[in-house]
Amino acid sequence: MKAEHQLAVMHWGTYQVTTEGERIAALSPVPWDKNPSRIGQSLVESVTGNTRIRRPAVRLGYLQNGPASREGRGKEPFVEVSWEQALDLLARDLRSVQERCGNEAIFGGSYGWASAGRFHHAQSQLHRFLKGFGGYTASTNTYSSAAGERVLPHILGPLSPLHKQHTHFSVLAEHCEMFVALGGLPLRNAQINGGGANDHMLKHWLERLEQNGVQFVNISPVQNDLSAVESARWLAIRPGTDTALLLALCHTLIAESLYDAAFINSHTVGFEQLRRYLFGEPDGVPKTAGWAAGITGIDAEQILTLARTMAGKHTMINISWSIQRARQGEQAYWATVALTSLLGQIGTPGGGLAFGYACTNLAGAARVPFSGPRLPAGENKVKTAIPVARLSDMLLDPGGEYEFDGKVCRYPDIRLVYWAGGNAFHHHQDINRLVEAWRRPETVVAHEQYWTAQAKFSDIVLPVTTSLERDDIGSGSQDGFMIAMRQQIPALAEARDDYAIFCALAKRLGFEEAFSEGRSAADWLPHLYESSRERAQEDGIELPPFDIFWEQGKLEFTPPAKPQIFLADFRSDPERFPLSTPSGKIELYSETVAGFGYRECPGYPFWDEAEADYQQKQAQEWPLHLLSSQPRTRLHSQYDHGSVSRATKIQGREPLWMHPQDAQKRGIQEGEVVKVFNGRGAILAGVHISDRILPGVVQISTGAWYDPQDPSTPGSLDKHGNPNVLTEDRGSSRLGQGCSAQSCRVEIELWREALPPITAFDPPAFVA
Ligand SMILES: Nc1nc2c(c(=O)[nH]1)N[C@H]1C(S)=C(S)[C@@H](COP(=O)(O)OP(=O)(O)OC[C@H]3O[C@@H](n4cnc5c(=O)[nH]c(N)nc54)[C@H](O)[C@@H]3O)O[C@H]1N2
Ligand SMILES: Nc1nc2c(c(=O)[nH]1)N[C@H]1C(S)=C(S)[C@@H](COP(=O)(O)OP(=O)(O)OC[C@H]3O[C@@H](n4cnc5c(=O)[nH]c(N)nc54)[C@H](O)[C@@H]3O)O[C@H]1N2
Ligand SMILES: [Mo]
Repeated sequence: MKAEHQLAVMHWGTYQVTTEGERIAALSPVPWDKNPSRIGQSLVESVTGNTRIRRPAVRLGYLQNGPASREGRGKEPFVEVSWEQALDLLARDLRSVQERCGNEAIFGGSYGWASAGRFHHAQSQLHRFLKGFGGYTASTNTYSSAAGERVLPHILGPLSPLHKQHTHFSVLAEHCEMFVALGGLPLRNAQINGGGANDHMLKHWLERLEQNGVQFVNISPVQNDLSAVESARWLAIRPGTDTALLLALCHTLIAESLYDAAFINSHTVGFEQLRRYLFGEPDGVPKTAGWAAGITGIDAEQILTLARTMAGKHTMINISWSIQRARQGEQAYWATVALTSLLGQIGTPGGGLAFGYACTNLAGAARVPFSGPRLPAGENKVKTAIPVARLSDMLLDPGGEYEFDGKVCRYPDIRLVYWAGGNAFHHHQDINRLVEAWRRPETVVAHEQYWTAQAKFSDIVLPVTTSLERDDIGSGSQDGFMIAMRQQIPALAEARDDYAIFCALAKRLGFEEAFSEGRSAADWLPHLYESSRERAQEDGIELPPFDIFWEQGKLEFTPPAKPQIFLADFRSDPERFPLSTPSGKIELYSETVAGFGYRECPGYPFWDEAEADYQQKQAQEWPLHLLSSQPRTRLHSQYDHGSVSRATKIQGREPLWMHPQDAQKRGIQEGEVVKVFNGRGAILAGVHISDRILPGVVQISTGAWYDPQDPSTPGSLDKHGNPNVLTEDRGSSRLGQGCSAQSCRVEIELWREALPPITAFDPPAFVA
């Protein structure tokens, strides 16, 4: 029997689902999506495929010897066990760690995207469960933009609310004349929106802006980052040097008196300190166009012309998140704030600044802020939280001291790691170091849908449902829709909802009632829906009764009538609408940050010569800069085993872009497999040769499942192409302690040996 036209929401889009018996037959785009994502197609075979986890499983050594066997993680076979046995074991180990070491010894950060759906959101469920159990060590900020998230509150305001206030594309279409995009505006990244993307609108708007005569400038090492706009000018910049370019643009505006002194006076503090630095007073180095040319690889003449053109036009400057996911990433954001302050167009309809148009489908969308129902969070009694990307540091150095955003902190002593809805063996830097760190805790638990590397490196693995196998409410961040996500197919094999697992555990641990509040999953949906009614009203939305919503299947919220202009209130009256910074104004110089005493963050946007020297030394040994960007064919590592992702692999390996000169030098041809390596590790990748990338730079997508040739040998070759085997595991700086994956150097050579088979998508070995 075929059932049609039920809706399924994923982070990459909403689809009409066709089922055939207990299988998904098709996922078709919804008619209201202007540019649907192909990623959804990957679910058709995957959800019932070989890579699914079918039954609870425990690593053999853990079952036999418990924590003493931790060296066996990732090497040993698994034993499939009953739910009763798995849950009894896990409840015992949770209790044991709590009694011996306290709740701080449980790491529940569990970073990751999980699946769309407001109730079955894996992290929210895990965090609620662990709070009920007495608390856990958490993590703060994101891999996406931690450096930005930490620097912006000091100088402009917190990033997340700012992101939702971005000027609508409809306004830019009327008023903008020049759109400068640092890191480009790749359509591939706007496929995604946290919680759901109902209408992919970036392509539509970029075409409109281009038709209206907006000049686009793509400042990126990769021309394709703005391939959606044919007329875009490409300024090929060396990765990691945007701060130098931005400082030189600032210098030029001041030197040529092209800056808006009135705006600087009324809306900013710290101009004098910035000016002195730009003109070389503290260090004897004026930050001129000539100076920046040597660093960025962009002609001095072009830099000067760019500064002058920007000052003469309504100019929007957008900086992508990738640029701060690097060493000293904070400074590029600060320099963008400085440059756009000098241009004086912040808060105007056609100009100003932006952090991440195109990073997701969110910024620039004219939609109501209401983001749907939320699971009540509760209080975490443990106050310890690490910067999210310091995971390995924490596991390797219990009790160790580190600095973070003006504070001195200590790493907790973690005994049990609990993950649901993320994949550290995809997302964390320097995986060989992570493997070592991962063998420190006594117990590692994963709730997963698929046999990812993270699942294979765990002790207790619990199989969970996909969003097609449970009822939920779909509602993306500022997406404008709420969708009834009805269960489409039965749960595969023994998979259970994360919620059901936590209920069963909470029962064993004596707090089932507090955790479930007496509600089944089916009871929670109308409850959460009703609890969000008041928030909806604040945004002018009158929600119909739950039953009507569920029956209708879809609510669409009317977009706000008034087009939004980023920081327009602050521009109109900075006294009445101050920023949340200490001065209430934009801080070109921050006394707070200067007060931290960090050499690398002196209190104004700063080009760090010491870091530049370090990178220079790396470059002598490892001549190529490796960029690991977001994948077009999946969300991070999700559905790398699906048809859409696998269709683009080269001889089964992740594609890597390389300039013809770099390929020729190494005797490499299109479509060949290469070894990419540095002092931290080595991966295989399939080469695509293109002159749309700067010589000396290579680019690979993140998310190819880690596939060590020999998991028992430390530092083993990854056969498949996970760039995090190569990236460096150091914080962006002491200010943000963010992920710095983009600061990575490698060498490449042709792979001449027989190609090892890909085993990443195979389940582990099982024994009875
Ligand atoms: N080198 C490099 N590394 C990077 C980046 C980079 O640019 N370069 N980017 C970073 C960024 S920005 C991010 S956000 C991270 C992303 O890192 P992650 O968010 O950890 O990556 P995902 O692959 O989305 O992992 C989500 C996991 O959750 C599982 N899952 C899905 N639904 C459910 C569910 O309902 N329940 C449970 N229990 N599990 C579920 C999926 O199967 C998948 O394994 O990566 C970071 N890493
Ligand atoms: N399809 C898809 N879309 C996604 C995701 C996904 O996994 N798949 N992940 C989502 C998530 S979680 C996030 S956080 C966002 C991330 O959004 P971003 O961080 O902006 O995405 P990236 O693809 O890492 O980088 C965008 C481009 O920046 C360029 N770039 C890199 N380094 C530099 C530099 O130093 N200078 C300049 N000027 N350019 C540079 C690269 O060429 C790259 O193509 O994407 C989201 N969108
Ligand atoms: Mo992200």
